[in-house]
Amino acid sequence: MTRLLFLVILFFATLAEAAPLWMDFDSSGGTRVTVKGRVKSPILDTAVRELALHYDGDVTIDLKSDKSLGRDGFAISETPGGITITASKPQGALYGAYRLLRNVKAGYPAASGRSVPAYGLRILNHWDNLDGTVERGYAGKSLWKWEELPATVSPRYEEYARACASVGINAAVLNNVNASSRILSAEYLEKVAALADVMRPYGIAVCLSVNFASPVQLDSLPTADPLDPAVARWWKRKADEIYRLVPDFGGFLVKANSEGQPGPMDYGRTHAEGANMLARALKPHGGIVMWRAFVYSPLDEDRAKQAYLEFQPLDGAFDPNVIVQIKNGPIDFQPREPYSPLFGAMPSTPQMVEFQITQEYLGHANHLAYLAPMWTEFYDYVAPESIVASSGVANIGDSECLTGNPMAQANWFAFGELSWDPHATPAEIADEWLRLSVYRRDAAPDAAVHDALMSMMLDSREAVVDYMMPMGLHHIFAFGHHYGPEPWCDVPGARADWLPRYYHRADSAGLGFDRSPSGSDAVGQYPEPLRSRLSSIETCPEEFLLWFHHVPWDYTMPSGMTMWEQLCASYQRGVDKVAGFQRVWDMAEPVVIPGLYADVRGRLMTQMRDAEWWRDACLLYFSQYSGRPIPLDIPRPVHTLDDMRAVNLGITNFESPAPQLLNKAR
Ligand code: BDP
Repeated sequence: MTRLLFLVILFFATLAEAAPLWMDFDSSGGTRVTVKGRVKSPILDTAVRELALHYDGDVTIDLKSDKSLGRDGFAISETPGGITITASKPQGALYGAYRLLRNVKAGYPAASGRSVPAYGLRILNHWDNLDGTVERGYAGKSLWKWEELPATVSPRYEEYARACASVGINAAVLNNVNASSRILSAEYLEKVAALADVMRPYGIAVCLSVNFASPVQLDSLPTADPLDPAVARWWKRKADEIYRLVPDFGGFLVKANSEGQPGPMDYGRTHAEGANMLARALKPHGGIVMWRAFVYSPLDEDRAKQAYLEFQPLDGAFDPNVIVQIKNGPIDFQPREPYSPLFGAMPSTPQMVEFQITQEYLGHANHLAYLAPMWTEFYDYVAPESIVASSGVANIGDSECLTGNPMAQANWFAFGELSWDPHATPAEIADEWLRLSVYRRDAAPDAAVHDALMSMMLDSREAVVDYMMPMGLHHIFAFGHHYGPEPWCDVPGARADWLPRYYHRADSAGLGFDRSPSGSDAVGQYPEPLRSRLSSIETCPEEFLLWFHHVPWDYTMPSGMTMWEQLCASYQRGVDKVAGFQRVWDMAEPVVIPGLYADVRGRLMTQMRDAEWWRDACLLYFSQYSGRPIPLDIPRPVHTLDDMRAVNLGITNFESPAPQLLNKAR
């Protein structure tokens, strides 16, 4: 008995170590959980267990049919006998249970009423490779230990599933969109099934990225032509095999004819023909195809126009169980992009948004960038009701805190929250995340500290925009890893639209990409009245100015500054903001969990150095074209352009080049 108790404690201790900060709920002092309308369900069992372990008091889970709550909705009310969680289905009860535990831990009223998610599918996309590396991952290696599966099932899988469920995430694509066909081999499907078994009690459906050429690569079929009956049969049999192992399998995510991946166009077929063939294999089992619109074949000289040109004409051609997955912006997860004009342009096609939670273009795991403001900005333009699902490229790996930078847990959390309620505000989400995650149990923050941390979070993404790419600049990153600045970058033989010059177009006349009607006319893909607003340099929102216009250096901005002066001021503002974050963090030290404080303090130092590096690189580089000096109210550069050009940016995922740069500069 004692031994059993010990093992139980050990088990939960292991879980606690891997848990994201927001999941560190108190242990219950005494709970009575009553279930009315009990159905046999592992998901319901999870809800009951979580409440029993972590809630103090009496809870009734009232399962009764209520159409308005749907599968996932719930209501939490105060009743004479304690708290009642009402739900139609076990999923709703589980989400209600987590909502209740979060309410208590955050110090919010327990009975928070009704809540029904906007989207039925709230899905993380892991870009994890089968060799344990993670494409654009900055949180260690893959969480999935493919080599150990299915025999060994790490306790961290359950901790992951639990964290996802606690913020309403209900599906996960396990592997990279640049997919190895091996994931569909019998050997790997067993491993997938083992992961699915862990995720099932948390209501998480497992999905896979598939390589369109799998029939050729795995089973030596002569072709992967989607109209070839043998190919369709292969996929049908493969789907049957998957569902035998994973009856609640979610579906396929497909990157086809994009960045060298195979696809239907290799056989003269369309995206729709390829997607529909897969969709028909999955349909009898209730599965879906998420077909990516991240394509940029040179149908037009402007990369920003290409996905629209390739996909918009296919509106209405996809089967009903296909969802077209579109990145939030038309290029590629930049610190700021206008929304992709494909949204709203395919009224007869279900669409889902793809956000990037991992910070490929926002300082990897080194920079603090709370991304909820970026995602709600998307919803300012695209009505949440006009899309059917929300997906995000995960920032999760096997690092101790799961996200590399512990503050980046807030982005995983926020993604879940906004997938549930896209009308939630970044401030509401940050408020809860901070209260759940950051403070020591024995030292509640006073309002001033909490407010300062709130402002830091809310301003952090804008700070990154300011010191990297203000005013609509984009893609002036170093080649390949996308970490530091390299506006001068030139790689012989590289596609023009992989190089910064293609995007910034600096010359003696000005800066920015002319996408107005007299330029590439990318504005023409947006609906009126936005199109006209973007078309004119006078009415284009300042944050998108250099995205849509080639602006003269001396152009007078609404602030009264010239474009050049404002550019310089923006870079400096970004640097100043990071300096401010460092001060706020130090001020908060007495109330912040000590290990967290020290970790983030170190990262903010790196971020500060990187911010200066970005400012110096971009201002010194662009001043060669503007022919104007950096205004005197801006601190003088601390690096020289030559030093920065000489830095070898072939960095690994985890190091910032800043120290290398500093050594060089000394
Ligand atoms: C880009 C990444 C690349 C991905 C690609 C994609 O740089 O690693 O494979 O997107 O989304 O952002 O397919």
